[in-house]
Amino acid sequence: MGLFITFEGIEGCGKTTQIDLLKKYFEAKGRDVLSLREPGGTELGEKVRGILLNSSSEPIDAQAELFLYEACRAQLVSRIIRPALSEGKVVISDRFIDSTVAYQGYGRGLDIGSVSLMNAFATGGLIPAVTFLLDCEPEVGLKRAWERIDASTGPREDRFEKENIIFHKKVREGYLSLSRAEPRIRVVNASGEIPSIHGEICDIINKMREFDRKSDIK
Ligand code: Z5A
Repeated sequence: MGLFITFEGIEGCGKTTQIDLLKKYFEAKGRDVLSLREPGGTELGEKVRGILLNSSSEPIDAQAELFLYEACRAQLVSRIIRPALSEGKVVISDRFIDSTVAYQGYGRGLDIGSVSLMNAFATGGLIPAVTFLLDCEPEVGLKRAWERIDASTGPREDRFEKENIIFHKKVREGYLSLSRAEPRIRVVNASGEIPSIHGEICDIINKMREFDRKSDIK
């Protein structure tokens, strides 16, 4: 069986940067690594991603938004994540179930219990072995995210960045509250330097005996 790791946090907290570094870290240890992003990772998921993230689309109802994220996730879990895990791969996902609780639950105000049930239904109960919550002030993350968006030549995926600061603060509080309830969620301060954040993540992985057994990481 492989190893399933997820990264979570507000916009611009540095997930993509840290996932790239962690992927290289595992590969240097001889592991086969698959890195993915949500929404996305399948043909269906990438199409729906365009609907969800491009602000030129018509306004999306909160419940409709929830179903779209869960549809992407169901496709990704059954077609990509479960097969990769059964081949023994390390699967690292940029966002997963906790994003839906934080954004659609705490951010949009949908009932948390219903969101959790939808997550369980879409994933068939798949839970990551560990989740890194990269935590920083929304002002810090949004500044980084806008710089990245402005520098990008691809489609302008800025629907969430345009939400007001109160929304982003609610999402952050949602994540922190989840981390207090779920021991698998490890909070990492994302305001520091990129190499030191990477070092902290590797330390957490290496200290987990479960990982030592599964992945021969020394
Ligand atoms: N969403 C949802 O509502 N419900 C769900 O169930 C799911 C998602 C699954 C996905 O957007 C959106 O969907 C997301 C939530 C919602 N909201 N938004 N937007 P996305 O995947 O396009 O965006 P994102 O997940 O927020 O990623 P991001 O903005 O690309 O941020 P990131 O991956 O966390 O950060 P990064 O790309 O690694 O870094 C951003 C910039 O900061 C970049 O220039 C880096 O070089 C720089 N950086 C990174 N780390 C540092 C440090 N430590 N110091 C200084 N600069 C840094």
